[in-house]
Amino acid sequence: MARHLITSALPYINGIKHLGNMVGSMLPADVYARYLRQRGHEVLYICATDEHGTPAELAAKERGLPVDAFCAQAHDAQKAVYDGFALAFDHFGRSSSPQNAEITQHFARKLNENGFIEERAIRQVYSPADGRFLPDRYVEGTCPHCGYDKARGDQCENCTRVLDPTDLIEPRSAISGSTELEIRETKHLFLLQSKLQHEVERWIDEVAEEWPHLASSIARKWLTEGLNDRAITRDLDWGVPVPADTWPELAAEGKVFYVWFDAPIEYIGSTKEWADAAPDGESRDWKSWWYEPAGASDVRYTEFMAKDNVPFHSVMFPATEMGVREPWKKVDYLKAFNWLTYYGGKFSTSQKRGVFTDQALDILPADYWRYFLMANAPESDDSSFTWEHFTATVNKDLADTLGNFVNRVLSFSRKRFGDDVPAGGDPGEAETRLGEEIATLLAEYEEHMEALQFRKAAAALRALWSAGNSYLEEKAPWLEIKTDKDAAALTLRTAMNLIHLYAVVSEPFIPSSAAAMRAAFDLPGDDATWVTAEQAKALTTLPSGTPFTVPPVLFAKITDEDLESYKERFGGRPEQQPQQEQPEKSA
Ligand code: B3M
Ligand code: ZN
Repeated sequence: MARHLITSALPYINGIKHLGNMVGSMLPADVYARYLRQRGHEVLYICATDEHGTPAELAAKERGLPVDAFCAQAHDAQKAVYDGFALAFDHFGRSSSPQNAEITQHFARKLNENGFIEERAIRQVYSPADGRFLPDRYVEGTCPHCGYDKARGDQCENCTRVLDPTDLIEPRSAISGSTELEIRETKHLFLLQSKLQHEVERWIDEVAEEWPHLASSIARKWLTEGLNDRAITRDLDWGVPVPADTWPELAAEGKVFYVWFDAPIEYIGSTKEWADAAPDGESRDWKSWWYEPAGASDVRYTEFMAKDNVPFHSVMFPATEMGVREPWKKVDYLKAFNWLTYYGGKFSTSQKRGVFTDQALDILPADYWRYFLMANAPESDDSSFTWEHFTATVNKDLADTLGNFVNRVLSFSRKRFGDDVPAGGDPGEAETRLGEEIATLLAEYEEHMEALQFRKAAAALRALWSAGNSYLEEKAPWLEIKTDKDAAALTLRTAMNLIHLYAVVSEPFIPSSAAAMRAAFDLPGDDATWVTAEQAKALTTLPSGTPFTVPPVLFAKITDEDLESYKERFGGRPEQQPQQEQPEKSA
């Protein structure tokens, strides 16, 4: 059985993320990791904050904090929100860790030994008004390819082409707006990606076949445009230093690696942080997850990210790994997402439009968000968050279909039969039909989860919940009880078995509600993490006589007043926005 390594794109350090960030990386990775763990696989889910680069420096400056102190604080603040969302990382590290610095420097030395790094003098944008060289993303101007006038010097958000700041027409400083930019000469390290183009192409041909179209098409588009050699160092204070043993002159000038060079390496760095943090008596082998000679050949590596991050993960990081000429694990499956929009417009951190992850948890428990976001994940297309849609989904799927079922069955049974699962009645034709339906739906659910098709998986889960409601309506135990107590007992016992099944299989999507459902039953030795088709069909996991309690209401309905207050607080339909504008990125 393969071991599963799972990573989600590293959230950038400069602020709390919005729901769009959550649904495009960390949440689906968590749902998938939880599913695989439930199925008995060995899973390592690794994430971290992406901490280097200019945005971190500027955010720290704005708060009047040294950048390392700012990052430490901001890391903890993000971690607290992710805990609130019940993201079960094995480790949530920091790209500014010594582990990452060590591995990043190792990669750079190896790339250099293998002839993939060259020192070049380049002419770089210097802004006298800002007193600094401007990093690529802080030069703005018009895209030479599509004419978008807010293109950044690293990438055009509109046509997604990778740019160099000097490509921009009418460039200006994004920090001060100054257009008096100078070009000064400075030395930097270049990664000779062009030399790796064919190797990456061959690899993509092999591996990307099974990726979602969104991911493979972006990778191929990037390769068709051609891999350019890229500067991988910057003139900044905050970053992984260029190692002095290899480049004494650049190190003396204080050059650091570019944030996009060290950030993906932090997937490995964070794994080492995880190993180094092992409690006494437990030994953790980080290398066996990443390095083939250390045992990584049975690892299947799945990455999760939004589409704008795909080029870096499908092409640039694999090229880096190849150039190192050591057998580091490369991505096997890349799950990419489109954008979640807010009423069809973009979520905007700077304009504070949309719903941020910390605010979401202030309003409602994590499971409401987890379910809604995954059931509407922007997989094949962008999808839009609206309060109306959120309210309707929560009320219908969670409160009515699942929560009400659980509550109705358990309270009615307690009222008529007491605190144990009732005995009486032999399963008949209705139970056989139900069992078959459940087994079929469960198989569908598994199939979609294995294929990382989250919307479809959520639909199958919802269908499982609905099947219980149909059964209950058909059997109507509140009528059966009047004429045939045993018949009512059978119906309720069967429905309770469904609740137990829901508790097990809903866990990846709604872990705390699933735990509450499971805890309703006092079933000795109840530690199974999945239900086989046979068990699902029989619906007899919970024998009569099992004591149970009625849990508090699982999902409260969102009222019209709540809906109005959310719309008022967060804004409903936003002002007209240009269609081509896309959700804001943080790094
Ligand atoms: N931090 C994502 C972003 O902020 C970026 C991902 C890094 S993954 C190695 O847009
Ligand atoms: Zn463009």
